[in-house]
Amino acid sequence: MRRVLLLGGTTEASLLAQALAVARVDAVFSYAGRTETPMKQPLPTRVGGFGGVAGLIDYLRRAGITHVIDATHPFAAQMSGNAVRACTDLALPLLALERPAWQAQPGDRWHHVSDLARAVAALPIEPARVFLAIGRQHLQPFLDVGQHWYLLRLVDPGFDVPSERGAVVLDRGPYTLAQDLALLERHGITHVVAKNSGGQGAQAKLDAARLRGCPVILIDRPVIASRPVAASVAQALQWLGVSDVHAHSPTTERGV
Ligand code: 3Y8
Ligand code: NAP
Repeated sequence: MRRVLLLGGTTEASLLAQALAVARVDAVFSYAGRTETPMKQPLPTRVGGFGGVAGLIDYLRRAGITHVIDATHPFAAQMSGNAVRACTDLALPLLALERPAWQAQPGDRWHHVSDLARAVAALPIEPARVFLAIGRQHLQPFLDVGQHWYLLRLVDPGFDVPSERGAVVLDRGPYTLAQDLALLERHGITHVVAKNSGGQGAQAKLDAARLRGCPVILIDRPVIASRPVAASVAQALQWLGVSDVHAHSPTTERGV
């Protein structure tokens, strides 16, 4: 009997969860528990780490999981690596549902860097007003570069910055072009720092930066151990042998 573990936390994971619920597939949705009130999912949901590879293996066995779909974020390298190791050990089918990386378009002023440290080093010498759209986990190395002013976009409250150093805006996304254009305008942003997350949910800031002629320091994705990858919910359903006829296109296509 098929039982799916869906490692979530992205727009694509939420869309797949809806399709699985419509098709009445026996599935469990999993969050890391990073945010205070994660979006409700139409599937039974577990929240929190598994306890490394060993903990994940133990969970997969106890829960009788027959298929794992890793629909976490391209920067969730630790979780994805653990899923590859656990599924290899248990000879369980694993599929990654991963959106393609963003590609530069005419007018983009992107400066690609391979990691966060190089993103900090890529900041200009002269004082800048920097939109740090990389979440909450890696802010300090940027704030330590004292001559810049930072706009921080976070999901949950709790991280504050003195007004002379920056401002915090709370928003869990997905974001719209109008909203991100207004944000860059209102705060006189001169530079954007972002991860090459791909997907629709976070693209607006790059489109807004292009329209404003604003340079973007774009952090490349970490390398993840190889595993089969689907680029769409339809491909993931096909991999599961769930015919599309059951799973109508999800009711709320996230309008981003
Ligand atoms: C907890 C679940 C959905 C999923 C929505 C997507 C879109 C909005 C864009 C910016 C970039 C950032 C951040 C971001 C985006 C979607 C998607 C996406 C980026 C939620 C969610 C969880 C998380 C975790 C959170 C991280 C943070 C990263 C904010 C829910 C909303 C910056 C990544 O406070 C923290 O500790 C936040 C941590 C990991 C990166 C970081 O290092 O801080 N995501 N984001 C998931 C869990 O617990 O398992 O709360 O509902 C999901 C979404 N975040 O269904 O609509 O699909 O990409 N999330 C990045 O891309 O750079 C914001 O501001 O422009
Ligand atoms: P990570 O660094 O790859 O994972 C760190 C640890 O968090 C994992 O080893 C695992 O703990 C736990 N974990 C991560 N994702 C999990 C999940 N879906 N279910 C259960 N446990 C999970 O992960 P991250 O980058 O912090 O991402 C955490 C969550 O935020 C994921 O759901 C991801 O999809 C979402 N997200 C992340 C980003 C980002 O920029 N990183 C952006 C958008 C959404 P154990 O080792 O104890 O099992």
